[in-house]
Amino acid sequence: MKSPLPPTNRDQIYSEEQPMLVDFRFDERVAKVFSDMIRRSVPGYSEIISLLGLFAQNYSQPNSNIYDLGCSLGASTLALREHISADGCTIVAVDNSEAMIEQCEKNLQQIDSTIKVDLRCADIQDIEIRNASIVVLNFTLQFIPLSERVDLIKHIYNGLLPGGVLILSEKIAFEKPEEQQQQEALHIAFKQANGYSEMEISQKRAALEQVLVPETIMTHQQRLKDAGFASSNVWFQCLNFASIVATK
Ligand code: GEK
Repeated sequence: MKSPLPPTNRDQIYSEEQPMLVDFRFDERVAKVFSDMIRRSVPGYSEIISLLGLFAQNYSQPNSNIYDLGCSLGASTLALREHISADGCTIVAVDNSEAMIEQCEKNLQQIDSTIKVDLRCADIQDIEIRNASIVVLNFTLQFIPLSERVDLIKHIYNGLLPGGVLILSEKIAFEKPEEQQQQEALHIAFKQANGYSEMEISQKRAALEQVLVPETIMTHQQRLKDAGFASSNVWFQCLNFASIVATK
């Protein structure tokens, strides 16, 4: 199972010294290089994308909606769309970056499918979620302010059908300081091995500091439990990135 998303240009956004470092934004510059950026920055990303097809196969319910929240260029949507097994499903793919949605639309058009995709440029906190068999939050919750995460997870829970699943992939934090340090060092080594320089790594880290806030697996699981999910299990972890499947 492979993602059919075409490759983007090479990410060189932080390769030159930035006199004034501004907070990271998903603008046109990022959209142009996003596939390259996420593959070289997030260990396990490609595996998660291709394995999402398994969830589409096993959990899509007839005539239900499947949500891809924070869809970026459509990698998760394409992987889901290829493997949905139930009839009459619609994918609702949402992102609040116009640049991402524009490119996503082009990517979706490149591959024929009978499954309808409702692509929306909107805040994922503002959309209605209903009749959902699968909701995917693939590295998106980490960008939502901490105080707003509970409401979003509850909102998703309420919109899921019985037996429906939320796939939640996130950069994660660790409780033990030495594990945190070890994982951070390995993540830096991963990015260096993928061709990022020390300057690129440190400038991107500074730009993301206020924008991407990771939490521990325990915090995520407690929030899922509090929202009402019957179970939540880690199905994938690669260094400091993990994915949880939560079942209603
Ligand atoms: C993938 N899931 O390739 N509302 C809507 N979109 C948002 C919001 C919000 N409040 N906040 C952030 N985004 C994708 C990868 S990237 C992950 C997801 C990363 C969007 C943002 O515009 C971006 O496109 C996406 O969430 C996060 O499977 O860059 O690490």
